[in-house]
Amino acid sequence: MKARYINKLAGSVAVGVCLLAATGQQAQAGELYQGWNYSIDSFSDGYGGSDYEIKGMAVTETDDSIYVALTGGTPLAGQSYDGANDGNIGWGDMFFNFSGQDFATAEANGELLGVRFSETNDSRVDQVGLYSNVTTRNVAGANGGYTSLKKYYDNGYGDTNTMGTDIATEDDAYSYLYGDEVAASPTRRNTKFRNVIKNGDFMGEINLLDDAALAAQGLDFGNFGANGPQTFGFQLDKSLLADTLPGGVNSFMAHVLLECANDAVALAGNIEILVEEPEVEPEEVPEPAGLMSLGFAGLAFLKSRKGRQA
Ligand SMILES: [Ca+2]
Ligand SMILES: [Ca+2]
Ligand SMILES: [Ca+2]
Repeated sequence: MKARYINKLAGSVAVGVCLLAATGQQAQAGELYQGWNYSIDSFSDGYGGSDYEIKGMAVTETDDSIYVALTGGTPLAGQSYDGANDGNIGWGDMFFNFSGQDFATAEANGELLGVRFSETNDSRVDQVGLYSNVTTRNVAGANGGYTSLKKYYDNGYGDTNTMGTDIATEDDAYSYLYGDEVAASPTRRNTKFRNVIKNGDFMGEINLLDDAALAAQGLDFGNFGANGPQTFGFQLDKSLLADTLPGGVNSFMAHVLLECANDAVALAGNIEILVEEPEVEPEEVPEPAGLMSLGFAGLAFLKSRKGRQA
């Protein structure tokens, strides 16, 4: 993976704020606003018009929870479309990559996490929730879309912020999704979309949230002029990740494509896993030496009395 991509991972959330201010690279990394980390996508790279236009993704965390939000033209339950095999085009699944590797390598190594958040999409896992050890498949063709990223770009959809603020260029998108070697010579064959979970191990449930519930958590895509019209998201308990991630700050890249792959967005962020400190026994106050020796003397006295009685 390219060094600049790793830099973006490192400089994305609260921990990176000072670093960003110091290096003046704010335009390249996640946008922070009132506790949320935003990645704002191009407003004009949704093939098929406003119904398929993703505008942004955002993440925040509390001690116990992770909140994820999406905004764009596609409703959570998708749009009716005759050209799709199931008559509906909706959202693909979301992938979380904590490995520091590109997406394809992370999948090959069994290190991808995935979230199915849409009950109506073409995911191959059967329930909404968080999954580990995720493999992926391409459902773009079955949903009336281009089947490769190269074809999408060949047709003129490679705008700035192609996958949001955190994967801004075509080269970065190729590099993250398929690795540097493919990025050096992308073709329609080696850049097939991978946009839903094929297999995975269920880790736990997520809680779906509407725009009002997210606004109550402080979400404000409007600050970036990036409001929907469809805004929704989910909450998941950090405890689900406690066996997967080490304690401390964990950097990730997350991304999601529409089922038709007409648009995609990614976000680089950090999640802090808090480790419970073991309870410290209150320190015993040592007895003054005089009392201690008195105690031993007393014990010795009692023993000697006992001995005499026997
Ligand atoms: Ca877009
Ligand atoms: Ca579909
Ligand atoms: Ca995009």
